[in-house]
Amino acid sequence: MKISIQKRILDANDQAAAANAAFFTQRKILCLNMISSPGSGKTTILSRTIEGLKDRVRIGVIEGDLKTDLDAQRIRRTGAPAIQIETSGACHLTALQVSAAVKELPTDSLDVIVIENVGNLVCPSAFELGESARVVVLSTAEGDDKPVKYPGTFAKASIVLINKIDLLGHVDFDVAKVQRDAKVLNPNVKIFAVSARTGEGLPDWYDYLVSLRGPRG
Ligand SMILES: Nc1nc2c(ncn2[C@@H]2O[C@H](COP(=O)(O)OP(=O)(O)O)[C@@H](O)[C@H]2O)c(=O)[nH]1
Ligand SMILES: [Mg+2]
Repeated sequence: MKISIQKRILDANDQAAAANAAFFTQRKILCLNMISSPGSGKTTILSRTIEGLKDRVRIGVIEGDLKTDLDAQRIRRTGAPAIQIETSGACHLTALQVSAAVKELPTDSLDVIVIENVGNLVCPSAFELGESARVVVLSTAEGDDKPVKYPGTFAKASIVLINKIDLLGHVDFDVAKVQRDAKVLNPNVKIFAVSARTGEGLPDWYDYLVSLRGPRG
């Protein structure tokens, strides 16, 4: 019984995700689903990315949190539009929540929509949102065992951002091991080692994001 209810929830979500994907394709919008533990630096990376790409790509953001619109406020301070979804306890966003939020965004004037999912490495993985690609952020303070401990999440990531490399030397974190383990789970994964604090490594990430978007149409 429990399994069949879960399956129906996932089926309904997949239908809404397919509709979102069709909308993004039709509008030529690149949609990224950003997943990580709380505090890995998603909002900081996003704020810097918006500022770093402001002359090249127009980015809108959908924020998912259990409570508060603090992250949407942080994004709006960059000048980018941001819609906050409060999940009231749910540990992931759903495709229906995303389609409602997308309607609030000025999609005619956007090239990229980034969805910052609820912070955890488990639940968001099971719910497609209609994204073009998934980005998993792993910060050096979390330990280098996360790809092997959360293989489902990393296997579905097209991009891994290793954040807080400014802390290497203060924490036990082997960047090469994470690169190896992530590639075992997805041989095609693109990995960038960055610091959203110092800016190190971010230009390569920016260029890759622009290449995913393709020329402005
Ligand atoms: N040292 C360091 N701290 C960072 C970096 N990126 C983010 N932080 C800090 O990590 C904390 C969590 O960042 P936040 O962007 O809110 O993470 P989120 O929960 O994944 O959105 C904040 O105190 C940030 O200032 C980084 O590259 N290096
Ligand atoms: Mg955040």
